[in-house]
Amino acid sequence: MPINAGFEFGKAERKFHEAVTIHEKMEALKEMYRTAPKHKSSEGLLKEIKIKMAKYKELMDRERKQKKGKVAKYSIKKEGAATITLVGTTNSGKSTLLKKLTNSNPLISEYPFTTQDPEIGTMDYKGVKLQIVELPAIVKDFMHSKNGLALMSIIRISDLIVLMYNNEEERKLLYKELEDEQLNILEYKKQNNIKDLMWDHLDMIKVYTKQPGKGKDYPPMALPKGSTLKDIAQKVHKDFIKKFKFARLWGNSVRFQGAQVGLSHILHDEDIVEFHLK
Ligand SMILES: Nc1nc2c(ncn2[C@@H]2O[C@H](COP(=O)(O)OP(=O)(O)OP(=O)(O)O)[C@@H](O)[C@H]2O)c(=O)[nH]1
Ligand SMILES: [Mg+2]
Repeated sequence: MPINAGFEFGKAERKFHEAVTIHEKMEALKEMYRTAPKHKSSEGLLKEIKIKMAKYKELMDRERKQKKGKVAKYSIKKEGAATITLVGTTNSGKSTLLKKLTNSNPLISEYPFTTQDPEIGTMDYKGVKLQIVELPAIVKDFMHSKNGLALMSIIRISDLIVLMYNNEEERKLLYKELEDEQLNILEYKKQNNIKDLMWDHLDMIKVYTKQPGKGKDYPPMALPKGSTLKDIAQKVHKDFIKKFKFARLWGNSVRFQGAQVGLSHILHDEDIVEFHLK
């Protein structure tokens, strides 16, 4: 297979997998449909895309209705490369931070308990899409409050918790409320490099693909630290492992820039990979 065949499609497919909102998923599906190979043997694939498009159309309709009906958003769907949840006491600046970091526009006020339902936004970190969630303020014994269990389940599925409070007493309360959970916690101290700190605490790497003779593709792909070339190959395209010949690599994980590496090679943050296929 020539290196370029299916590249555009692979890119669209990747966009679909990394899309955060239902709307973004739909856009990526349209792109997949447009770039998919159009011959006899790809009929199944085209049909599959159409079925997915119908499904996302339905989800878009449902989302629209829900917004109208103001159904409480007490369960969230994980989207993006990771989910980071702002957990804190009231008036600790959660909504202010969410607004600063993402595209969302939560209500911010000096009154306590302004945020009543989880608020969700998407943050861009050097091309990687991260989901940021603000939870309503945590109070003593919140687990036993009306939506306590639902809130706790959002906390549990989060890849990182950013803890926000106004004083030591509130900090203690938060740790007491969360003491039974195994969580990855970052304490917020009005750092101006909060985005970098969040990324560092996620233990992930960003890896770029490239084509021969061209610069690196944007955006990068996000993977857990310790991921191998095989992991990224699988993410780029499901056929890449089967068709893999070798890859060239630029970055910290190789001594010689442009060195040939195999599928078991462990990737580092900011590595650039050029796949060569059979
Ligand atoms: N001085 C100062 N005020 C801030 C800062 N961040 C937020 N505020 C103010 O603190 C108040 C509460 O901010 P929010 O972002 O609504 O706090 P929250 O944690 O979302 O609070 P609830 O959703 O009501 O529980 C608002 O009046 C903000 O303008 C900050 O860094 N410094
Ligand atoms: Mg708030």
